[in-house]
Amino acid sequence: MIAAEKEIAVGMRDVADLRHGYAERGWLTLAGLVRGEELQKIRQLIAEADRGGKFKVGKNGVQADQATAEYEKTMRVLRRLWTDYPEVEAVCWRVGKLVQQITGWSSTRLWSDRVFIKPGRKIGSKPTIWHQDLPKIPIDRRGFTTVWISIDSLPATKGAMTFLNGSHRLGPLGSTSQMAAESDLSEILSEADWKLVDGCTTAAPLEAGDATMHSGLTLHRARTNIEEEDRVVLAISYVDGEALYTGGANPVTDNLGMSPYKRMEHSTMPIIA
Ligand SMILES: O=C(O)CCC(=O)C(=O)O
Repeated sequence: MIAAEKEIAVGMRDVADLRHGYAERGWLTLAGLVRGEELQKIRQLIAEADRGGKFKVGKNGVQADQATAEYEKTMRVLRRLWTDYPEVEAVCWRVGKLVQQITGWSSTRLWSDRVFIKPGRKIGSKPTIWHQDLPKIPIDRRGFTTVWISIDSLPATKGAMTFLNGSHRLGPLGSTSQMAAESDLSEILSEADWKLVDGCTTAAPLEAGDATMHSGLTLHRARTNIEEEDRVVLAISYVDGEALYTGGANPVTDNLGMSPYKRMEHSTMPIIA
């Protein structure tokens, strides 16, 4: 094991356990992923980026579609901080190496980092409805995963994530608009589907710097933040380095000039492991 990999494993279960848990449930918790001075610095940079507005929708080379832009009125989203902040870049790289070990992909490409800020109850937020990420990602296979790092401590009432265990086995269920009314799982799943899943788990409480990691096929949602403070999350997504770009619309890949059914060769989406 090289030094960097050893560091990642500190305070966590063995990587083999993580790999098994991820394969079984389609998601897992990564306790203590970012801590101490590094966490403090990331918190400070996010606050700076949020005040500056440079990384919001339509800025920094990323344009959201209309539905996403509407949804984001209730959740501030900042994108691609790693290109400006070496400290965020370092976390993206370190976590990418862990993702590679857990997924078993032969190589791992950075998709994008995003900051999801669900405002506290004074401003109010909307729930993130049940959805899978993969149906909106223009790649030709299932290799997509997101590491969702809670920057502050997170009780269930602060917009925590809930996952449907084992739902990654269901395959793609369709592209849900984030604008749709909150849907019930019984509207999404067939009777046969229920046999492949194993109940819901809300990943809370989390300590500041704890994370979850979910597959692009795992159904998940997050409720409204009813706490005073904003919920601040750094979510870093990765794709299987072998995956081909299909050419479908997505704010992260639109206008990068990439060719359909070729690998995603672009400087903003580097292979990192
Ligand atoms: O943070 C949220 O509320 C939603 C995040 C999400 O859906 C994701 O990371 O895939």
